[in-house]
Amino acid sequence: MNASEWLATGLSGGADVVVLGAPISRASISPSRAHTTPAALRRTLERFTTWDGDHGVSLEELRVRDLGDVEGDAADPDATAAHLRIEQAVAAARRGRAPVLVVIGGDNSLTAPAMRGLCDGVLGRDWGLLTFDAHHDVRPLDHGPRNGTPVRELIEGGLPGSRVAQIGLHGFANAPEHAAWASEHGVHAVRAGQVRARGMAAVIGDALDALDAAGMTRLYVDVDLDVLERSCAPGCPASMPGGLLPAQLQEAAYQLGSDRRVQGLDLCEVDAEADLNGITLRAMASVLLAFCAGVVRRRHSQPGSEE
Ligand SMILES: [Mn+2]
Repeated sequence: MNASEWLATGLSGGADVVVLGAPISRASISPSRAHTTPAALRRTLERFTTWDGDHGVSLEELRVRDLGDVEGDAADPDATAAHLRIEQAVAAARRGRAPVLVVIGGDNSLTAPAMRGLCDGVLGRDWGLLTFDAHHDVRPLDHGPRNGTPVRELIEGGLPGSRVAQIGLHGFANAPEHAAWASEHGVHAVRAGQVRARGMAAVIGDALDALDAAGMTRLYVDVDLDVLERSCAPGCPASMPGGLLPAQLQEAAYQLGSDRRVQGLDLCEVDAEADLNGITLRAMASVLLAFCAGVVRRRHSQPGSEE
């Protein structure tokens, strides 16, 4: 069985991981056809096995259900209606007691409605947000929700800034006022260079400690693939030289998949039609599979906690 067939196994009943496609691109600041990516990603998974030889786990132990795609924004003038559909679909999956929900984008504007849907609108209680992104994504909402605004939108919507951590910020990719806004709101920010210097496991450990100290008990993880080095992510409109490597992001995904506090993950900002030779799509697929391998590990370490 390849990983695409695994995702399509389509179980009825309980699932360990629920996958939802969010084919949107109208909120992208740079022109993007990211709405084509969920379907392209499912095809790309054909290239992968379900056996994670690095960690000795098989994804076939995991009960996965692909809910398919939410209706996207291709037929709409903007992303407003699609954002509402994403929020509602995630909330419905949540009520279906999915322990882990994965949203496949789509542009990064999906993160705000997806996280609101997962939290049932209660951002302030105990949720945290961890982003892997070249950018802070805290632009002001003067023109409504865009792919550069989701973190600000969530903080202004009630998520304490001290419960937000951002890993992989690039040089020459952010305006100083956006870095200052994040700092003023208590965001734990880690630059791509710090990941290179200290290693991914160490910076994730520090980020989780910071979020834990701020009262986080449940975590949503947003993976903007533009956090990757541009040569590894040519299909992301805003990827930059000096970014992370796929192996670092895979390591992060496995570590977070194995952490039972992580209840939601999104993968976004890939424009499948701008990709070169499948480089970005395969990186994206590998991160999804590494995360799912981590969820297998989670189940092994927490027997009886499948609920
Ligand atoms: Mn982003």
